[in-house]
Amino acid sequence: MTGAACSLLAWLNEDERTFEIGDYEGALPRWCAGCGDHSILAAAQRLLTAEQLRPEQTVFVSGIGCSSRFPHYVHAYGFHGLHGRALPVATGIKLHRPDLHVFVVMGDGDCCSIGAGHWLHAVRYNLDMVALLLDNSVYALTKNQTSPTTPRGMPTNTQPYGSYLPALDPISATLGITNASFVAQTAEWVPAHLYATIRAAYHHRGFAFVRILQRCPVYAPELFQDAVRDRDLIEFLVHEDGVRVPELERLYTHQRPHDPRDLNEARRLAAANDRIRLGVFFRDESRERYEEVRRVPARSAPERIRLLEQELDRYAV
Ligand SMILES: Cc1ncc(C[n+]2csc(CCOP(=O)(O)OP(=O)(O)O)c2C)c(N)n1
Ligand code: SF4
Repeated sequence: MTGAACSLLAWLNEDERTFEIGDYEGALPRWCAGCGDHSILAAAQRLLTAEQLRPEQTVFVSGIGCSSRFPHYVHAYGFHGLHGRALPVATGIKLHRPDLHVFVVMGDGDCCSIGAGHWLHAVRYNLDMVALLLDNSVYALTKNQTSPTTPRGMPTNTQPYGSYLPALDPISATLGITNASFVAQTAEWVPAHLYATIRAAYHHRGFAFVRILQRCPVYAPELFQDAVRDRDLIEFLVHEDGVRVPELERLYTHQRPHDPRDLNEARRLAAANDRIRLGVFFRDESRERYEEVRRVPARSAPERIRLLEQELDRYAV
């Protein structure tokens, strides 16, 4: 047997395949140099490699935005859809293909503005998937408009005298949604923590919401720079059931033990704005998942078609 035939056979026998990080590389990223999205892509590809997720069993779903170009850059299935609509698309995929590993990538405009209604319900449905909010606090693809997470006073093209309103806090907001089961925050400039958080989210059974603080050097060059330069501005929430990165404990002074089952404390910590907190705020795997509680009678395909036609006939005029 030739070498090519051997490798084809190995490929067909799925269990024999092993994947290197290059196997998850898609198109060459078109993000700007210095964009935080590069680091997030690297962390995601590292996770896929570590978990040996088969590309054909993995799907990245996004909306529209710089961040939403993500699926093009991962060699797996991808759906680059409509602005704000990543979550309903991902919900449909997960309900009909529960065997797939579903990752959702959204910008802050995508998730917290036009897609906010979907965000709320996706958290409540608690389907087993990972939702990444790449939060650069501006609408970047459309060249610098105020988003819900823009800090008060930060000028943009739409509010050149500075954003008028206090910024929406995605962590506090998610912690307030009924049936939330995993809520975490990380930052793309701390790659070890970013990776550990995405990994914890992947291993969570339920809807894992991760807000990633993301630098956009083009439209928000100063945002997060203080925290990048001054480690004292950051506090890690550490716990065995959350995220713990021992090598960071030597570099960052502020390490706060926090039991992610304590929702009241999670809300208190999220609301306090003395430091930027990174870690798992809340995690509860006992929360109900929609795929477990919904009841769908088992029916054959012809039977389903017959029922559908019967239903449509009701509207015949
Ligand atoms: C329904 C709809 N409304 C508006 C737009 C225009 N639009 C495209 S991307 C975008 C905002 C992108 O910002 P964000 O979601 O924060 O992602 P980023 O580019 O910052 O990664 C907007 C308003 C659109 N494509 N579709
Ligand atoms: S405009 Fe900002 S968010 Fe978009 S690719 Fe460039 S650096 Fe990244």
